Amino acid sequence: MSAPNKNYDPVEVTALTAEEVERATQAALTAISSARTLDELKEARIAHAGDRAPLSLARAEIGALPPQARADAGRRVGAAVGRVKDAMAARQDQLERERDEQVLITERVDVTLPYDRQPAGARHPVSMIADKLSDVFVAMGYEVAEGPEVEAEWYNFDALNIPPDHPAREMQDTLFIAPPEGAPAGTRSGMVLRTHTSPVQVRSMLTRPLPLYVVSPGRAYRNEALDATHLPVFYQIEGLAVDEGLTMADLRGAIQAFVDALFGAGLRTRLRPDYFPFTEPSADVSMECHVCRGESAKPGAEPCRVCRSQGWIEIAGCGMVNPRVLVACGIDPDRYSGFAFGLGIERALMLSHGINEIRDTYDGDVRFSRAFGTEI
Ligand code: FA5
Repeated sequence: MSAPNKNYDPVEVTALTAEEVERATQAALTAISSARTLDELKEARIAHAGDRAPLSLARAEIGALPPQARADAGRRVGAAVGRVKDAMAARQDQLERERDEQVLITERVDVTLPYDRQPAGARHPVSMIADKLSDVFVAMGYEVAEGPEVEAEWYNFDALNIPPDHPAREMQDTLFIAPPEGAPAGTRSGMVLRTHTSPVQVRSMLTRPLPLYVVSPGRAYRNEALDATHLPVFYQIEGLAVDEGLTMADLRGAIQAFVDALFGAGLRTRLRPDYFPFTEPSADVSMECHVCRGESAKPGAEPCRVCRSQGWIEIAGCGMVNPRVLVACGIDPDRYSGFAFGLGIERALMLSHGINEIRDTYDGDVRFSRAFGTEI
C-alpha cells in the first residue's frame, strides 16, 4: 500500500481513475462471460476478483487517499466490485445449470434395458414338496433314508417278493444296466435303474436297528413314453415303519398326516384294496377332492375338473409289509409287523397346484419354479 498522500491528486493514483476502474471492470466482465466451464470461471475469479486482481489492488489504494477523496473513489471501486460479483454469481449459476442438464443427458439410465445381473434362483417345487413331506415325518420321529439309483435287481425286485418270473416285474417297465463290455452273450448285469424307492425299504431293514421308522424321497426310472402324466424319470417318497404290534390303523394315521401336510387338515382319506407284491394286504389311498370336497359327485352338482367329478383322488399306494419281505430282510414276522406307503411327488405337486402338464416339472425353467416362491 502507498504512503498517505497528503497532496491528493487523483491523476497520480492511476488505479483509481474512473477510466482505469472501468477498464478493469470491463476486462473482468469479458473474462466472466467468456468462461465456458466452471473451471474457466474459477480462473476468471482468481484473475479479476482475487487478492492480486486490478480492482482489489485499486481498493487497497483507497486508504492512501486524503479523506476528502476516499468516499468518491470508494463508491467507484465498490460499484465496480459489485458489478463483477453479480456477473460472477450469475455466470456461476448459469454454468452450474448447464452442467446439471449435461449430467442428466450423459448419465441418463434406460430403465427398459435388460439387466445383466444373475437373477436369484428358486428351489424346485419337487424338492420343496419332498422336503416338506420328509419334515412332517421327521417331526413324528422318522429318519430320512437314501439308497442308490443304480440298484441291484435283488433289492429292486427279489427281496420285495418279485421273483424273476413274477408277472409283477412287467408292472414297472424296467431300464436295465448293460453287462460289462466283452461279457459272454446272454450275460446280465443284475443291475437296474431303480423303478421305485421301495428298495430303500429293504436296505433300511437290513442295516438299521428295530424298531424302524424311515422316509425315503428319491428318483425312480421307468421305460415309459413321456406324456402329460408320465415321466421316464420322476420322484417318489416312501414311508416304512417296522415295529411290534403295528396295524392298518397306524398306516391310516400316517397317511392322514401326509395328506394334512400337503393339502391342509380336514380332508378325509380312504383305502381300497389293491395289489403290490411287497405289501399284504395292499391298498390304494384316495383323498377327498380338495377342490370340490366331494360335492361334484352328488347328483346334479357342478362338474369338477380335478377329480373328474369322482369326489376322490388317488394319491398313493400302501399296505402292510408282506411277511415274505420281512423274512428276506432277516426280521421275524411273528414278532414284528410293518406298514409302507409310496407316492409320486410330481403327481402330488400337480394335484396340489392344479398343474395339467407333468412335463412342466422337469423342463428346468426357472419361471415355473419361481411361481412357487423364490426360496433358495
Ligand atoms: C410303486 O412304485 C410302489 N413302490 C409304491 C408303494 C410303496 C406301494 C410302498 C406300497 C407300499 P406305483 O407303481 O403305483 O407304486 O407308483 C407309485 C406312484 O409313483 C404313482 O402313484 C405315481 O404317482 C408315481 N408314478 C409312477 N409312474 C410314474 C411316471 N411314469 N411318472 C410320474 N409319476 C409316476
